[in-house]
Amino acid sequence: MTTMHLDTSRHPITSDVYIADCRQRLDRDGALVLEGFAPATTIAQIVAESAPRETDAYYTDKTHNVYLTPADPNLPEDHPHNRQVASSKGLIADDEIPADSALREIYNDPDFRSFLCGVLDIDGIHPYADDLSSINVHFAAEGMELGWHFDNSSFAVTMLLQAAQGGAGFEHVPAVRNADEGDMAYERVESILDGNEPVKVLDFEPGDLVLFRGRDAIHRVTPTEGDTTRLLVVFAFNDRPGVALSESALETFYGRTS
Ligand SMILES: O=C(O)CCC(=O)C(=O)O
Ligand SMILES: [Fe+2]
Repeated sequence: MTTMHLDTSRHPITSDVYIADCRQRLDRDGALVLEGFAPATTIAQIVAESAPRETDAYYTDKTHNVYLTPADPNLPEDHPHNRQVASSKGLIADDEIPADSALREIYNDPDFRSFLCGVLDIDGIHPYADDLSSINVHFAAEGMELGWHFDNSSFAVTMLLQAAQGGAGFEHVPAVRNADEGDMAYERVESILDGNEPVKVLDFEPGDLVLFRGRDAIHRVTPTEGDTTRLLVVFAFNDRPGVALSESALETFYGRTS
């Protein structure tokens, strides 16, 4: 039985036909939006428990490159490897999500996980082995943004919890590179950072599930406008068990390692 926190009449996640259809849409568009995946009552409950944590969130004012890796001193500062972008949004980590949260019920739901395996065409789906990375809630108050980047994990599963009044647009360019082949796509990255390439804007509302291949698709979220903070949950998984972020990556993303 699937958790009551997912609308299975709208999204029959155990149906092979539905799974195949979602996989096709993801492969065709590089991203998939499933509208109303979680019911409004569930979203209201999650917002009520998350919104008061906004001031506890971890914010960093450090800049980063699009690969989320350290700068390479052997390359010029304006090389696409070294160009810096800003991410000012805050987050709370997995160990700050209550044990009885609907977010955990969704994350741990076996039917949800098999659905993701089918749609993403992977054999297994596993939580992070560290205490911080699996479920994260992001906060972007007015003026805060998430700069252009490629994700560390091969795919991303997110759900908007609370929309901003304006701004906060999710922009992406699918399949810019093949990270498994070590492709850095410097030329395209440069032209995207310079604003010389069209980008796709993905529209989604609170309760919609969003899937995209974030390791190969460059993406960003533009600054929030207006005084409603954008709230979003990231459900992070791996296709192998036992994967943990390195201590230095944990320090970068969470400002702590446990
Ligand atoms: O906020 C979003 O919509 C995307 C989040 C994201 O790209 C990330 O957490 O890496
Ligand atoms: Fe991302």
